[in-house]
Amino acid sequence: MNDVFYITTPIYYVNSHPHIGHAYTTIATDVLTRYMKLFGAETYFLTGTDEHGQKIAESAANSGIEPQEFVDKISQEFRELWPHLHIEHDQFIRTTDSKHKACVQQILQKIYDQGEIYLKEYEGLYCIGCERFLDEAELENGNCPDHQTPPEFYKEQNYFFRMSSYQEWLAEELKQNENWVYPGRYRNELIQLLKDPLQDLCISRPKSRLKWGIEMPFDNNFVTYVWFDALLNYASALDWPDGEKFKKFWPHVHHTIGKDILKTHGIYWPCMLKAAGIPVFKKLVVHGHWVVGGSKMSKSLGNVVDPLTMKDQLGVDALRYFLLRDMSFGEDSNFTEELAVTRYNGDLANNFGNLMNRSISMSRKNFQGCVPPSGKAGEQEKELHESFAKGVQKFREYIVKFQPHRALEHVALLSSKVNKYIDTCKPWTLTKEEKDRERLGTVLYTALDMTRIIVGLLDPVMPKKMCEARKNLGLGEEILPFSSLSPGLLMPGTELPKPSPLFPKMQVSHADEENVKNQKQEKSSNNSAPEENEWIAIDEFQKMELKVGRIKSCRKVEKSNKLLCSEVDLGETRLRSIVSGAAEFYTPEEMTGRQVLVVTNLKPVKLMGYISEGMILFSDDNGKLVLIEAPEHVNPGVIVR
Ligand code: ME8
Repeated sequence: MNDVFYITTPIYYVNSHPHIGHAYTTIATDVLTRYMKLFGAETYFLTGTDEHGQKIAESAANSGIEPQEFVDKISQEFRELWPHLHIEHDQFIRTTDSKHKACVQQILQKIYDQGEIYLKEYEGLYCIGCERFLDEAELENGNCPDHQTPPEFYKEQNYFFRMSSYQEWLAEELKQNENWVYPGRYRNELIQLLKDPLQDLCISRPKSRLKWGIEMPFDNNFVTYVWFDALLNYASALDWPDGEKFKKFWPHVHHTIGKDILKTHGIYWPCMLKAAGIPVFKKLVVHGHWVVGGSKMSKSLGNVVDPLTMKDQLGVDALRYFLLRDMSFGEDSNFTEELAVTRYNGDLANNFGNLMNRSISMSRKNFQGCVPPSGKAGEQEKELHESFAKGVQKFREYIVKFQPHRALEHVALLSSKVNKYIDTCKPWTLTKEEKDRERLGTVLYTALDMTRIIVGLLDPVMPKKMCEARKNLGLGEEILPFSSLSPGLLMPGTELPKPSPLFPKMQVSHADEENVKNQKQEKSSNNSAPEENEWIAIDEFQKMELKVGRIKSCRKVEKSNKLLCSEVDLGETRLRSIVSGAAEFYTPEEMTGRQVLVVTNLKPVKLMGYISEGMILFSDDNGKLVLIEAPEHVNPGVIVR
């Protein structure tokens, strides 16, 4: 790996508001940059907005305001969004910045002076959505395949860049350099595209048709074409040709892009760089698209996902985690709130959150609120240490290969291993006798120490949550250096403050209740005995506290067709409030007065604004819920064994 690392996002068009796709690219770039920093590189992270061109001029006209006012407004939306998503870029560039405009003109003049830009009469089919002329062969039923709209026919004089003369060079570069484009499938796509003759690129628009652009330095009747303007942002941001940043970070460039702009970045951009005498970027990192409900996101389908709404539902860091964990880098991926909540509950609440809570709670309780001393490591500890030592290296390899989904999958696996280790060692059985104390210390120390390593690995994905996690482990706020992510470096005796719950379990929203119910029905219709690896040990069952309860009153949960909220007498000094999904099967009146079975040691959760402090048990009779009742004469609060 280079020790200097320049990483960019596309600069986004300001004709529409930021959506989850823009958020994904920018979060992925932020995460990769943070990892490179963690691995010791000096990094520079650029993002920004693309503000010229026909579609932006049209959007401004439709809003009834001047283009400059319009682009100022939407560019600001992007700029203000990023900190809300914990994105820490080094620079935000706008193509309307005067420094950028001057750089574009300088490069155009240079290529023009070399005789590689010429004027000719041209006719062709122009897609405003793509802001480029399309070849006939690219059309699907006469429409642009990406925008599903017919292109417009234009016949006009324009300036052209002799891109065709770079065809052989580019084909050879792609052939020689296997790692230039990741994943390799996109490299193959580019190689395929170059099998057809490369056309010269039309790089201007007559001012009679479009004024909103950068003027051609050698002919003020024309403005430059959006892509020639936009792509150069990557160099102008670093003050090409002799700025300090340019000298330091070019050509250690990694461009992160979506697959929609592969052709412009994989073909136009290297040819432009070659013509301008600028060394070509190091790597093009291409990801797939988020689709929503199986369809491409579009305003007309009304399925555009707003990243801020998702952030409010899931929390920023959990949203970042979900996006990186669930999209196999390079492939398309489906986005639903249900998938996000399921991932959250599975990986963060039940797996990692649970590991953290129980190792800290047990240590605090048994070792005066501190990290216990570790006794001699046995076979189980040695095995775990080895998994972690290898796991951290594997994790790094995945990140360096731009496979964050695999890296995070690997961390989830490591976290499960530690949970399993705790389940096997059963530290709760070692708390009674003095002879077990050393072993208890070893198990809890190992669990805490492995948790610390996981926190270090997850920091770039969830920076705020992992900062809280470090505080929970008594480690302070500083990021853990990568070199410290090996077993045995947690200090015994470190004070463990009362932990803040990092990832409380989350409920699937109202809209998703139906799906969850369907999934549950599928599960309940499975009549076979559990597989061997699904058995649980008696002590796991004994962790659950079951009691008889009497429902004193019950009411419907507002705005829900499925939920009831009961006040339940469990023989305690106060009644408990418990929410159940039984409104389709029982009225509040039918529930009131029943003697039921209640799980009483579930962590309280909030469901549609109501606190639920336990679970009333029902049998699931082909999807119909039937209360499991206790005999009348048993008193509320009696334990069920
Ligand atoms: O193309 N899933 O800007 P743009 C994932 N200005 N990522 C998505 C996505 C989706 N459904 N939709 C968009 C432009 N993206 C030009 C770029 S660069 C010199 C000029 C992301 O606003 C993805 O990164 O249309 C895609 O490449 C980019 O947004 C396109 O943003």
